[in-house]
Amino acid sequence: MLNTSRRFCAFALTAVALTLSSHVCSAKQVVKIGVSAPLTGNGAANGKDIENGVRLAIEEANAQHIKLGGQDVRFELDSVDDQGDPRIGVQVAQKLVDDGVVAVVGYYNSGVALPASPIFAKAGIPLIDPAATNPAITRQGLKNVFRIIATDAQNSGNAGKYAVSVTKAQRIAVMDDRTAFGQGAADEFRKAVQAAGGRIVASEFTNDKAVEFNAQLTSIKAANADLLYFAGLNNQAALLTKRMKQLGMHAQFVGSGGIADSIFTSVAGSAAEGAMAWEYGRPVESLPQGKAFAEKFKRRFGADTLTYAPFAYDCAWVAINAMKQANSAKPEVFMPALRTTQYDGITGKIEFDAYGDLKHPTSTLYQVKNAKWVPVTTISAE
Ligand code: ABU
Repeated sequence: MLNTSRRFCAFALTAVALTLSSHVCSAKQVVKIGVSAPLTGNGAANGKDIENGVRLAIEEANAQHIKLGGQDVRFELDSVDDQGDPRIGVQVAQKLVDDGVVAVVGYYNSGVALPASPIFAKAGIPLIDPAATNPAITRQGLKNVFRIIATDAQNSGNAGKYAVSVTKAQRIAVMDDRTAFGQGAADEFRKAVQAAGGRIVASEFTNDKAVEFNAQLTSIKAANADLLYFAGLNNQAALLTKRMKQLGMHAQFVGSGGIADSIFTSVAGSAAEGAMAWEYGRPVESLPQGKAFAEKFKRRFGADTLTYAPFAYDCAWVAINAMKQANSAKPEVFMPALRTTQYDGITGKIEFDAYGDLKHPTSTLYQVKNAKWVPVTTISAE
């Protein structure tokens, strides 16, 4: 009887040991990819779009059962709400570092990207930017910052040159929202207008919370402007076009990036018709993988992408591919592979210059026709 019970105990212990060791062998290395974007407040729709783009890439990567250093990997999304606020952005950037993320996809707001990016630089973690476009983000001398979208030097630069050379606007007005994005974009636009020999007749500004623009629009109307370039975001741009219509203004409205979306058309209503905006990249549906991406995004989230999901998706894959190439999820090991990225993404070819910006940035002018944004022209830096 004693012998049988000993044999049973030995058998049970062996079974437990085998189960434990098989668990240890199949344990996956968890690799966290951080996202920082506004998930609440004014920019929440764009922030959610960025988060979902990364979520989709991570789900696809996990379905591919990727191994790094011989070990199975499970990628995890670690998403924080920066509320579009620089102060909160800095706090949640530190949280991502403390959580052990190996790469971060962010930001929507240039004003948050600027103070938060040095935190990742200090921690040696790459930051890949899908949407924030102030040129200074990649000019801080930080080796960890990459961006897969045209800067405002490029986008608003194209806008200024086009307004003078193609639209032939004679009396140009500029207005911005005083954010790091808006002010920077307005400056780049003005520089390009002046370089092309154009004439600025009014420069106005508001703040990014304002909903009333009577004073600024009255000045712009009095200056008899024939084109108004607004460097700000979708919701305010829509309110501005409505007010322009109410004031009987006929100046051509042209927006900087962050305006050509369904939020603008739904808020502006009939005032949207004819409005123009310069956006980053090529129209996604014109790119080889664009249509398939739009369909799978809609299947997964039950809604269309707003603007930045394809860029955020590409950011996440650029990071994952660098890890695959380096066979490691250690930032110090895969960062060199990130720097030499050659990736055909949803948004086009991604290769970085010495600053971490795109080697071949592109921007597209859109116009609202029959309540839909349609592409007018695309300019690419070859
Ligand atoms: N680039 C449009 C999003 C706004 C920003 O850069 O702050």
